[in-house]
Amino acid sequence: MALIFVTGNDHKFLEAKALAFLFGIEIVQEKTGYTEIQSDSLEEIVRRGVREVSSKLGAACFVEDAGLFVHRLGGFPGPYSKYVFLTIGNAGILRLLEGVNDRRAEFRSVVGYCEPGGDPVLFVGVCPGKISTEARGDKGFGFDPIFEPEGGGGKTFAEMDVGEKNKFSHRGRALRAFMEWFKGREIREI
Ligand code: ITT
Repeated sequence: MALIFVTGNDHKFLEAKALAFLFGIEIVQEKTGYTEIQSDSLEEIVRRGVREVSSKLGAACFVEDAGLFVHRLGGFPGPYSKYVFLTIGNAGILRLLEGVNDRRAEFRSVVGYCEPGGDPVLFVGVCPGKISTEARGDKGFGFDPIFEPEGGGGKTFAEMDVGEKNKFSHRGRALRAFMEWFKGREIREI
């Protein structure tokens, strides 16, 4: 039976689908929304959201929430990444870091899986890197054109295809941990 990924973001779904394929897991996208509470903690947002949506759907499902944390900006925009992307965007982040040498940043991803009435299980993935000095590339979404992951040879996420981004990315890391756990559980239940 296919596993449900609740997300309104088609790019995220494609990234997850590419990874799930490698694990032999079939996933389907469900765009039903869920309450994203105001919180400084991605974990808290995911825990509440996945519990609510699995009950609403009456089915096991997973959600994922991510954010960009810029060191020099005290972790901003973090859990507020969506709002910041929609308001000041990549150009705004580049402006905030104009003339700044310390460009370290990290993406964090939290995946949460829940069965109706059950307790959520969370998986975290972190991708260290830095903010580029200019936007580059046209693939991906969000902050991809201004983020260079560590070990990525200086390319931004937006210069990588989905498979390459998954190798380094916060989401790839969190989803691999989740899918390994999920596969192991399936095997234990046989
Ligand atoms: P959901 O429906 O799954 O919540 P979303 O688009 O709202 O999808 P998030 O809340 O997880 O996504 O992410 C917040 C913002 O952070 C998102 O709008 C992007 O601007 C940015 N972001 C998250 N993951 C990213 C990634 O892999 N690459 C670039 N930007 C990313």
